[in-house]
Amino acid sequence: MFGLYSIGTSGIIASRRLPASGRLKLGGGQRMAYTLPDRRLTLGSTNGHRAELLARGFCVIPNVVPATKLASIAAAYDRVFAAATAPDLHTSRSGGNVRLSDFVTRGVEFDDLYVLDPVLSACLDAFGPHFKLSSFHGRTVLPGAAAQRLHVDVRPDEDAWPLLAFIVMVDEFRSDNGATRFVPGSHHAEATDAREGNQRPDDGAHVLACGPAGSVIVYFGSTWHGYSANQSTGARRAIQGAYVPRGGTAAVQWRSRLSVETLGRLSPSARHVLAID
Ligand SMILES: O=C(O)CCC(=O)C(=O)O
Repeated sequence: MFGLYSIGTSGIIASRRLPASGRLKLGGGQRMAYTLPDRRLTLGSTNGHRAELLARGFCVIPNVVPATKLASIAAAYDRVFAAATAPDLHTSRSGGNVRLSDFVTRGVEFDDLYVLDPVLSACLDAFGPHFKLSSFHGRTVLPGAAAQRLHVDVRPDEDAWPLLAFIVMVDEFRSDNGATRFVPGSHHAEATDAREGNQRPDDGAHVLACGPAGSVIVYFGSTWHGYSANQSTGARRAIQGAYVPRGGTAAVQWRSRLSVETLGRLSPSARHVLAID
C-alpha cells in the first residue's frame, strides 16, 4: 500500500523496505520536442502522468482510444481470437488467461494501438528516439481466473531494460474482473544484481490499475505486477505490448512476420518502431 512508501527530498518515491537502485530516470525534466517520421511529440505535457510513471512505476491514462473506435476494436478482437490456433494462441498453464501473439498483422483496427502518442512520448522520455516495439498481443483474463503471480518483465541485467510496457483496456478494468495490480515504487528496487528470475514476492503491497475501456496503462517492466483475480462472469480483454531500447533483444522479429498487406499499410512511425528499415 502507499503507506510503505514515502516521498523523498528528490521528489522520487522511495521504498522503506526495499533498496533503491535509483537508476530509472526520465529525460531532462523540461519541455522538449521530439520528431518521429510523421509526428511531433512534446514531453512533459501529460498532466502529471509522467511524474506518476517515474515515481510509482506505472500510470493510467484515460480516454486514449476514442470511444467511437472501441466497439470495432472489441469486435475485431473477438474475431481474431476465434479464428486463431496454436502456437500463436496460447492458454496459460494456470488456465486463467489466453494470449494471442502479434496484433501488428491481425487487422487494421489495431494499427493505431502500438503507436499511441502518450505511449510514444513516454518512450521518447525513457529512451530518446532509440527504441523499438518488442511485443504486441491480446490477452484475455478468463472469468474465474486466480490472480497472476507478481513478476517483472525485465531485469536490469538484460539488454531489454528499461522495458516500457502498455496495456490498452478493451474492457473496463475493475476490482472484480482482473484489473492489473502493481506494487508502487517497486521499479526502484530492481538493483542490477539483486535477483534472479522474474517472480516477485506477494505481500499485499499492491494497488489496482482500474479504468474505463479505452484507458491505457503505461508502466516500466521492472515494476512488480500481474493481473488480479477475475471474480466476475465476463472476460477481461486487453491489447498490450512493450518497447525496448533499439539495440536490445525484441520478443518478436517483426520483419519475418509481416505480410505484404500489412507492410503496405504501415505508417512511417510504425515502420520506425518495428525497426524494419
Ligand atoms: O494482463 C495483465 O493485466 C498483466 C499482463 C502482464 O503481467 C504482463 O504482460 O507481463
